[in-house]
Amino acid sequence: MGEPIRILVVDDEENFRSTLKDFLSEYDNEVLTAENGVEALEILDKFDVNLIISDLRLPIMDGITFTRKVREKGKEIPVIVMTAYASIETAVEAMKSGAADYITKPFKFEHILFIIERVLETKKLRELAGKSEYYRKLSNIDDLTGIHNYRFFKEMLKHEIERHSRYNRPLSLLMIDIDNFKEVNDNYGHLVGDQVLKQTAHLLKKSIRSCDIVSRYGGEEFAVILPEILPDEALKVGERIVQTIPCHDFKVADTNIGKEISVTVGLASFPKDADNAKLLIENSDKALYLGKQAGKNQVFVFANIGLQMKV
Ligand code: GH3
Ligand code: MG
Ligand code: MG
Repeated sequence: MGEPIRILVVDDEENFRSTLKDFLSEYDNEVLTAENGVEALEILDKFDVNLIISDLRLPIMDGITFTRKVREKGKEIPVIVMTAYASIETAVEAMKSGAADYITKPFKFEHILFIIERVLETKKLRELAGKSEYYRKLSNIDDLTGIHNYRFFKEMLKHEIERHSRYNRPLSLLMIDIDNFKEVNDNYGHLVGDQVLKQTAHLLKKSIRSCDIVSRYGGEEFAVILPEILPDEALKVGERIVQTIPCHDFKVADTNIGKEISVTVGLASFPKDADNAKLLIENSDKALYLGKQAGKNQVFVFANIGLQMKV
């Protein structure tokens, strides 16, 4: 067996309990015992246990109910159930209620060692898989604001453009840049600036639909992908954002920023203004730039650039 662990044995037969305890203890495991599910649940409240071996036929509370209650407690402790009937139905039912594995009685004690090892190994593998998924997700998230980062944005935009292209659907991109953000940093300090970025990200998230994807593009710039939307509707979303931000009372400890934050938004639409991701970013960026030049705190639409030039 691997490293010594703490095992809880639940069985109403005194003799069986103590023999199994002696056997498992020989391998340096710490073994706790309970004669029914209620007593076992009390032990779980007091001790950290690595593994449970429980009979299915128990007084007061049957093994399946007990297993379910362990799960309901939110404890990730593997439960191996022992069943006297070699019926596959009972075993299946036990597995459905959350048991990690089962063994039919009577069994050779050496056999349970093998099952314990397999169950613990599976648990470890599952934890590792969960962790790598967690880290993968982390690397798609911007540390400061908690929204998606540039890397994720780029991946998603490419993916969405492909999808929209396939189904011939419209999509828009908003590039959003905080106005005069340098002044916020200069006047209140970088840490306050960070808080403003965080609150802005939160406000953006609140202003969009759940299918829209908001990311931090970099610095004080954000990008919002609006799938399945016509340019006119996308303009409305942009306008709502431009109106929302200056209405928000930015509260950062010991400062008096209040309602002095505004943003400029550049809008470009697929397929009208660009037929690929790179060009869509470039064109929404151009629109943003012209919005800044035109006085900030507004949405500027890429498609209108030509019209503005002619005026
Ligand atoms: P404009 O209205 O033209 O956008 O002016 P601006 O001052 O917002 O733009 P500029 O590009 O001159 O300045 C952006 C500033 O954003 C400079 C940089 O120090 C600051 N900044 C970028 N990333 C962060 C960050 O993570 N935290 C803080 N506090 N500031 C940041
Ligand atoms: Mg700016
Ligand atoms: Mg900027």
